[in-house]
Amino acid sequence: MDTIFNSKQEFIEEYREAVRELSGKKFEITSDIDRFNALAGLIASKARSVSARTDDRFKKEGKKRVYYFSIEFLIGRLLDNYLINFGIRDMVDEALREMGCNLDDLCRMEPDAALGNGGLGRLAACFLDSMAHEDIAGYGNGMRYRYGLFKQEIVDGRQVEVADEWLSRGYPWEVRRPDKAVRIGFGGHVVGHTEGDRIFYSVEGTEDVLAVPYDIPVVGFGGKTVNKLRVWSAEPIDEHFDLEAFNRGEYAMADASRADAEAISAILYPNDAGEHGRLLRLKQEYLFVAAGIRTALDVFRREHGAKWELLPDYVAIHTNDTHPAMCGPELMRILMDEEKLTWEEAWDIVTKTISYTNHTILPEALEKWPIATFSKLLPRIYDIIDEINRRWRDSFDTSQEGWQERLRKTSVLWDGEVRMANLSVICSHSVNGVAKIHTDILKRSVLNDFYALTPEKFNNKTNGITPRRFLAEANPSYSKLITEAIGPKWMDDADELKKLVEFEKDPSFLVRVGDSKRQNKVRLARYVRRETGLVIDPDSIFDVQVKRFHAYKRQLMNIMKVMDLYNRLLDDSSFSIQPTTFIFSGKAASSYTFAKEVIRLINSVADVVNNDSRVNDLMKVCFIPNFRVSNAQLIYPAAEISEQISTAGKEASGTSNMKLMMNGAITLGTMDGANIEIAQLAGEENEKIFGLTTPEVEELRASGNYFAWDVVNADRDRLGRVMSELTDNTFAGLSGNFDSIHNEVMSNNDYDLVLKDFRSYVDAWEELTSSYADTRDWNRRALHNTAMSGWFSSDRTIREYRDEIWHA
Ligand code: OX2
Repeated sequence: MDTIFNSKQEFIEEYREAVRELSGKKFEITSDIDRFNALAGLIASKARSVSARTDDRFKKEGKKRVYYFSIEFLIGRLLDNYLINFGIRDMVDEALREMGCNLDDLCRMEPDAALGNGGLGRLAACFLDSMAHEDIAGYGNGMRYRYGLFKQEIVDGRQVEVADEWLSRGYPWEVRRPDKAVRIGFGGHVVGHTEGDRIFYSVEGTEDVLAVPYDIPVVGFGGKTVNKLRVWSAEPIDEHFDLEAFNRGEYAMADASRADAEAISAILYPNDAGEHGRLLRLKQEYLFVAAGIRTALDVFRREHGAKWELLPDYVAIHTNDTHPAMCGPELMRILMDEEKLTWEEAWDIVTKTISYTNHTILPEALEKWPIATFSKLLPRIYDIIDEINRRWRDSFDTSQEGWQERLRKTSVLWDGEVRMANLSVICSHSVNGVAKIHTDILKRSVLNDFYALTPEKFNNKTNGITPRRFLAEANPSYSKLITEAIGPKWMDDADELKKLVEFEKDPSFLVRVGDSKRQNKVRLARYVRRETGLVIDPDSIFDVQVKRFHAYKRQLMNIMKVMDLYNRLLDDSSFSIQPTTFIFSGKAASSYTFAKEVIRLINSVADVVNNDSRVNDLMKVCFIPNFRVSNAQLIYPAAEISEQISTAGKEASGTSNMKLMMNGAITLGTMDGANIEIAQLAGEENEKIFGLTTPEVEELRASGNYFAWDVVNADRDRLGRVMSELTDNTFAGLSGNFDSIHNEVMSNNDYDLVLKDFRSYVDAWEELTSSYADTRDWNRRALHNTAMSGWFSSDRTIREYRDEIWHA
């Protein structure tokens, strides 16, 4: 472990100086925010020197550079994480205590950078951590949104969205690099110039903005490698400030061009796997793509000259979902229009350089843009896409049966739209899904026509999570216990966790596993009380579903289970359950009415149940507002049941399932996404699997013989009653009934199979929770889950990307 301070004393001196420089005051009278800013600033500057050394080393080694393009990086707070990764957390903790302040308090001062929605953005952040850990020259390329994902408040049970002003107190990790700014053109028209026997194109009459990069260091565990995350901000080209307008008192007008340009990086679109189509979003996509490609090519040219045919040997461009799909056409544009390569030369380079990860099969999440909008905003990029499409069409063997149908499905331009997923596949040498079943579904159905043509492109990379953040940092008591048992190597190599299997036979160790869980439950209960006023019992089971709200994730089925248990407890004096706290947390896209109604339903059920003394010893319902990386780190360690209950075939992978498993929660889940691999690794006897499988879902749909009303009528007493309670005022006290949920489920014939899976789900829950009484075996299963979770380290995932896709 390389170290950035030689001693505690050295740290204290440098830190005192940093605080004084920043605040102009003596340490003793500074505020926590000053102290945080100075500490993060100090660590950031150390990180930047290591980063410069890392870069020199990579240059010397002639390393291939990997650019990870993602419109989201959900990085969360960095201070604690970087202290751990530099190996100085305990030293700093001690030093601060000597100085009369507290590290945890300072860590809480850091804004929780929410430049992402959910799984996709957090995956990108875990990958940054793992690329640095694996000593890969890997760089994030994304957007610097002025407002991150909205802050969620709950009013009368409803989600209310509030702007996330995460930059308002400064952000000590970033460095603005105006010298690396890139001019980005929108609109205009394409002009051809003849040179000899060739025509070159340029775009004239564009409206330009400046993409200005901000660099954030990415500290790898061990402190040897520090990479960079580069995020782009949009700004006006010159100061187009209209002094005359200002003097007339038209202040907004005077600064209009600034506002227009800055709008591009103003907000993160709050959609997770869903609705899109806004012009501003298309501008965001092009801006971070064009600017990022410029960075990659500048670095390459500096190191290797303009030998573009070598680009695939030294540069890998990875596109995280379809948002960076314009990497292909943009790289073509530069290689042809600026570097004067022929189409064939450029195309060969592009397709050897770019790779693509698909994250969802939901049709509504596959990006499409109207051709009219697209070609007007990006005329040259559109022309190149048109040519890619023409050549794709020409490559079809029209003597083969079914070629028209295959063309229809794989075409980039179709029905007046640009289909970004097809563009991504065609421009890439590798296409991967994010869990085994997801990749199989891509091959078998969603991208089947591509698979038939180029099976060698397709591969699986099951997602992963970083054990540094989600175990070492989030769960100190458990980490300490683990380290005592098997030593500290698991942070470097999560496979080491397997050694915990030995301890499953040690009763006193299992007691300590339980003690640590209880500590984490107490910690979460305190947080919940502070945030919501609700008192929850750390001796009850903590049953946790935390993730974005989406119909297919079926939070509705979970709360219907709670309603059913509540009904039965009131009706049947012989019925009882293990005392349980049902914990929910997550946001819904602001325009997603159904998902927001489910949030309101959960809060409304909570309002009734939590105020009913007849059941309060046995159940509480807890909705934790404003789910984000920082409170997620309190929730995962406290969880005992991990609810992973999506309709089979719908969740590409899921990653909260892995975080919860690593923290010793038992999965109650369907055979969907990575749950399948979790069950295989940990053994089905250590999880609880229920519900229809993917083939069963497909069969049921294909049969045309499924009628939601029949299911409800066959189970009038329980399911029927729960459905009625959506509209009969039982839970209307807070802010009304839930007719729209009822109608949505019934009029779509139970599209997400909530009714179909309801009984097997409640039965599975009862079986699982009845085994809780055997504390020792429960703790053994918890420990077994942790022991087998090492494979889900994002280090493993990243090594697979490195070896099989990037060849870096
Ligand atoms: C999510 C998927 O829904 C989730 O299953 C997966 O674990 C995660 O990506 C990371 O791969 N937006 N978010 C996702 O897909 C899209 C599109």
